[in-house]
Amino acid sequence: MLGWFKKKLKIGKQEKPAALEPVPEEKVVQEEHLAVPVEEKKQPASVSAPDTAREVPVAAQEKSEEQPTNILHEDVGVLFKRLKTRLSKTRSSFVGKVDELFLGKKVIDDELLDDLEEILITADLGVGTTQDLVDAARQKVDRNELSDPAALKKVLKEKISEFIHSSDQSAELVMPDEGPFVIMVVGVNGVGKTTTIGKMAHKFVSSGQSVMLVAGDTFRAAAVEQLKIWGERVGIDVFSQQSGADPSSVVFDALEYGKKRDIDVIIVDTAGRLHTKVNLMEELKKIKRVMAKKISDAPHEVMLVIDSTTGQNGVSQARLFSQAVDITGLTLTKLDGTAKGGIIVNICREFNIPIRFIGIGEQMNDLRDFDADEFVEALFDESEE
Ligand SMILES: Nc1nc2c(ncn2[C@@H]2O[C@H](COP(=O)(O)OP(=O)(O)O)[C@@H](O)[C@H]2O)c(=O)[nH]1
Ligand SMILES: [Mg+2]
Repeated sequence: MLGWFKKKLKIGKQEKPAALEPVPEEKVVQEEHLAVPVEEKKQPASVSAPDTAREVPVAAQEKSEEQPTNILHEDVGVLFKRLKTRLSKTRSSFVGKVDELFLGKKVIDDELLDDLEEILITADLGVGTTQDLVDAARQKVDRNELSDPAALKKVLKEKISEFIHSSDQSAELVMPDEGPFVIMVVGVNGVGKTTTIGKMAHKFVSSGQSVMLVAGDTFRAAAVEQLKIWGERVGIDVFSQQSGADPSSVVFDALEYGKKRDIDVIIVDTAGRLHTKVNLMEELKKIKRVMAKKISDAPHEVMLVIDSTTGQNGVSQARLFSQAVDITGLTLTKLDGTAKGGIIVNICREFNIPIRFIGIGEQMNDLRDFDADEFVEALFDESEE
């Protein structure tokens, strides 16, 4: 879990008092986090997790020893199955259609390749990606390297995996030795920023980090409230000021507060009104600049959240936000609700930005570390559900 960054060594931090001091006025602390669903905890350490990640606090070690070890393997299967189920809309509209197309066909001809092209476009793999895939197939056919549709499906899977891997750079980030790890979350309204922040916070808390959320979307009172609900659910502080406050100054104060209290991870929510409005981008740039004034290398991650149901619009959002604030990581949400999961392939091919997480539902546990191989397997897997 959370294999995309290297964890801070926790040695010596165990002496620290467990409870955070309450945030003045906006106190949101609950004990519910003690009851985090065990499922997340049982997940095996990510393959890419560095050695330092094994330096878990004593309390966490004791907790994990209480759990039977054979559950680990069982859970990998269960989690994969869940991912597969949640991706079923994309699987049936994309790989399912490819299967239908190939059914009973013995040769690969132009008509078949044209039909394949249409399926790939419909699944939102994008024009460029589709063209590359179909061209690669056509070349192989011309060179007599590809004779039957079953082999073509294999080529398709390999190529897709290649595109996704091209931007797969896990564990690139290292949590700072000193001071909080600051994540700034951006994206247009409704893509799932706040929900992703809540789910991400839950992951960090489950791995033993202290986390604070910052309500940087000060334009709507409802946005602050929604973040507070997530804070309560996860059992962590939410730093906020009155609605309408200048987001940069809220963030500045929040970083000061988090630094003083030695918080491990600070996640900042931001507003997401239409990305075409220049002033939103200016606002985000300002928030980013202000962060660096308080903590010199912050934000350590600028995460763009993209709603995968929006199709090609997501690609243009990635372009616009990248130009404004240098996106360092992506999360694609709502993959459970769309047949257009091919957007992932498109985004990986178009941008060299790693996908950190995928959202596959609305609950706390529905955020998965993105794993290119696992994703492609889940998409192409033919075994019974
Ligand atoms: N099905 C599904 N719904 C999601 C997912 N992520 C977020 N949502 C829903 O999308 C809606 C908007 O999310 P929100 O976090 O408020 O978006 P924000 O405006 O970007 O902060 C909410 O109803 C969420 O429950 C996901 O991965 N799957
Ligand atoms: Mg929000």
